[in-house]
Amino acid sequence: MRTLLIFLALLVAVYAQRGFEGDQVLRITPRDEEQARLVMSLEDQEHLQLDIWRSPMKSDLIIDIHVPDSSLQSFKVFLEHNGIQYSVMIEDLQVLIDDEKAELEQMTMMERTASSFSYGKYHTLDEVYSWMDSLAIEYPELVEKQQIGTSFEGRPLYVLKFSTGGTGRPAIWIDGGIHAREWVSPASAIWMAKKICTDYGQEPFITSLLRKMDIYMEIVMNPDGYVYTHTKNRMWRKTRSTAPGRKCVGVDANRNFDAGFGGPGTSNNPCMETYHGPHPNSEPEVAAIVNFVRSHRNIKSFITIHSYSQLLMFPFGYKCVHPANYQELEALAKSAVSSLTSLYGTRYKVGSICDAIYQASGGSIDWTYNEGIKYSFAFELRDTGRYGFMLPSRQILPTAEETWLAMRTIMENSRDN
Ligand code: 0X9
Ligand code: ZN
Repeated sequence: MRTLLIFLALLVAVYAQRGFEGDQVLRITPRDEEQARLVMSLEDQEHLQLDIWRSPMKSDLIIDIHVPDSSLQSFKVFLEHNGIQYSVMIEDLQVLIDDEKAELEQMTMMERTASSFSYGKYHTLDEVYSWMDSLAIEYPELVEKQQIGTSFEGRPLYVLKFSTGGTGRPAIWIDGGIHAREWVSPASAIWMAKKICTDYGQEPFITSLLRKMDIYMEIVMNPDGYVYTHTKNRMWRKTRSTAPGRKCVGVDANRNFDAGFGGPGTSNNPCMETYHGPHPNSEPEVAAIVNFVRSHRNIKSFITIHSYSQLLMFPFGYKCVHPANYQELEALAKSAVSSLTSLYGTRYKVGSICDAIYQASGGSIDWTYNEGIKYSFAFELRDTGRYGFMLPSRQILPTAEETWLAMRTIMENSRDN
């Protein structure tokens, strides 16, 4: 009997999804840096299981924090005791997750019959990977799927290459899904991939761009994490790597690049969300990009897509020093963002990572910039916190459309320079 119970408990532990019933996301508005530091220091109290969604920035000290039901009472008491203001942004995280899941499972009639793909919905990794095959079949002259590596758990890492021929052409790199829970990032990249295909030969901008340049898109940079957000824990951020003697799973892939590795804005605690990993490029997902960029040698622009906060950033993040072409990058970012805003009025901020948000080391665009890719940018897509990582699927298409306008501005500029 006892062994049976233990067995059942284990079974539940293996198959159950992490639940978020009663969990809330709080928006904290500290009065000063002292209060912000106080709140942020609680992240180290592992038993509280606080999950920071948005860290304080230079421009405002707002902190968004996902608090599990079990620590909610004590956390609110702590805030009130210290006179720290907050509001409840998400009342019950599980409610949003349930809604999203129901939508994901409900296949439209169109999809069932015509094996077509809904661009305005979130998709599982299997769906994304078979969509890639369909796209390559539909546009054989333009799209090719290439494998650039294998994830920690053995999944293929795919890049879509958009090319009209030629060898050694200058190229643009776009990646999404480096952080697993930022679902709108791969969803937007998918829409953009389709947009490139349908616009080619029809629309002058993309047609002329693809006569000179190639575009590479890695839509899901961290497939293991992405699958984990679909099957076990919607709030997973890191990779899924393990190592002997390491207490927790996963590395923050955007702290694992060799630019100020292990410096400010990273953690050497494997249980933290910003764990930098044992050494630079320890994650196969990161090493795949590093090898790709090194062997390609002609990448003009490297663009990585995150969410959320509505920011367009450029180097540096590991140091608070402006890059040599700072003025040019700032002007380009401003013009990209003004184009983005023109569509639906969505407001973005621009700046170097360090100026716009916080010091963060080991990020991809700092490494690519130091490798000579002068147009290295990081997007943080919608929203500014109403839904955060749980952005409803009805916002996928408008997010992708507006981001594409900014993307165009950057691509056009890297083509002409
Ligand atoms: O902290 C991060 O990695 C990014 N914010 S997120 O909420 N999406 O996790 C900011 C990334 C800034 N870019 C680099 N440091 N390269
Ligand atoms: Zn991110």
